[in-house]
Amino acid sequence: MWENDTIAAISTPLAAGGIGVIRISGPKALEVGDKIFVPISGKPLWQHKGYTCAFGYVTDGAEKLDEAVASVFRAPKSYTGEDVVELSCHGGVFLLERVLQSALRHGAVLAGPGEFTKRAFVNGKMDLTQAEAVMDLIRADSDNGVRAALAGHEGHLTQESGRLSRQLVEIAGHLAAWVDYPEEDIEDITASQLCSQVEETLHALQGLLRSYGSGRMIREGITAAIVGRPNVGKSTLMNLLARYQRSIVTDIPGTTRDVVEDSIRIGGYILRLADTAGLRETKDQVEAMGVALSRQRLESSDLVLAVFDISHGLEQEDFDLLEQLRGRTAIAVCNKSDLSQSQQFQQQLSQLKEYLPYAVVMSAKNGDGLEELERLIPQVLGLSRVDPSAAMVANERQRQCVIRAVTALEQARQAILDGVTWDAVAVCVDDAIGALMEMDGKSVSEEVVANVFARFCVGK
Ligand SMILES: Nc1nc2c(ncn2[C@@H]2O[C@H](COP(=O)(O)OP(=O)(O)O)[C@@H](O)[C@H]2O)c(=O)[nH]1
Ligand SMILES: [Mg+2]
Repeated sequence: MWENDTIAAISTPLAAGGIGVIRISGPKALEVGDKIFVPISGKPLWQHKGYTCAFGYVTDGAEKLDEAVASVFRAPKSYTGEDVVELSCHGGVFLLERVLQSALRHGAVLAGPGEFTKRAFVNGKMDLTQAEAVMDLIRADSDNGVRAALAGHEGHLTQESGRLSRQLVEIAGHLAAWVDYPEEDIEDITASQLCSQVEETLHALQGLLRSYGSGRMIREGITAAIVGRPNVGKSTLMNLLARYQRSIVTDIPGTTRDVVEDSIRIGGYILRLADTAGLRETKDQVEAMGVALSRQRLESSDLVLAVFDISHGLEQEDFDLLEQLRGRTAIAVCNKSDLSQSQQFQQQLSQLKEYLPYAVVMSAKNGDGLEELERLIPQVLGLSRVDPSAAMVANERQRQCVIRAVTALEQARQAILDGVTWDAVAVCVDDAIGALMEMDGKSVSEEVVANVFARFCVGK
């Protein structure tokens, strides 16, 4: 098995940098290190304690390659739980490749994607959800994204799933006792008490499932589509939010024909904005394709910013859009507040609010109302109430496990209510326990583990 191999990889990005790190992990890490690294002090790495460093040079056996610092970590106190040597060299791509080749020639094998973290998981340094959070940390691009990923890595989900598993194991214990010793009064728990215990765990799991949507938006960003009739100021709003001239603005209707995208940071979140072609019937073939794309974006976004021109008043196309937005998370952006309002608009505003409860009156041209809009965005999505460091389901794999646990517990509850024999209830509870153990990797197939780490980069 690979556990006996000593693996090596470049752990820093493949680009020129101040330093570049070659990580070597496994039973022969120190031996390989000593073959390719010559310490100035003359004290070989195998004589070093964990958490110590040595200065020296790296060689390919014949020739000096670079000056470097070698850091020594001793099993089990290392990232992987194995002996680890990290060589911090100068960060040249060609140079690092040569140092890596030297390590490979001297007894290491090339690490697979995520193999360091996989070993950390296999050696019990972290569970599977914590390992997955490593990837989320690397990818995080907002304050709250980092908070959520770090919470996952520190084991907030692990603790919650552990707590729920213990509750279920206790229930399973009662059930097993009843099944095995039916005539003895083991403990006076009634069916209704048992049912409420199952329900308690069930509710907690359903809460976890509900947190998935907000967790995804926190980690991956909120997708938002700017939609509306031509010329209402969508591209101007895009530019205001992006704080530079991202999208072309003209007074010619139908200027924006493609979807123009940009990611911006607001209040600790990432907003993935899409400025779209104005929604209208058109004979222009190119514009019509743009309109079709607008509609797709409108359907698939977390949030819709529906722009209206209040100097113009609402037209039939605006009402058609409002109709489409029923039940969607959307904000009405009542734009061009710097111009005088059309006569009908005051009265139309109350009509508009019947469709969309959230509205901001603003000017995309001079920025009035921007703060109000930025404040409203996390609020309408319910994100202001979400603690990014709470236990959250972080990906589809974890979500499927929780769904399985929820389904099993719903069946367990139904079985209790139906007065089915206890062993049938026990099967359902066991299934829920199994699903949670799969989520945190306590009991999981090789295939699932391989899938998880296939998403990683080499060197992590
Ligand atoms: N006075 C005023 N004009 C605006 C405002 N927002 C956009 N415009 C103008 O409206 C026209 C159309 O703007 P644009 O952003 O291209 O609209 P789009 O077709 O919805 O993308 C341009 O001439 C803009 O300068 C605003 O808040 N106030
Ligand atoms: Mg436009």
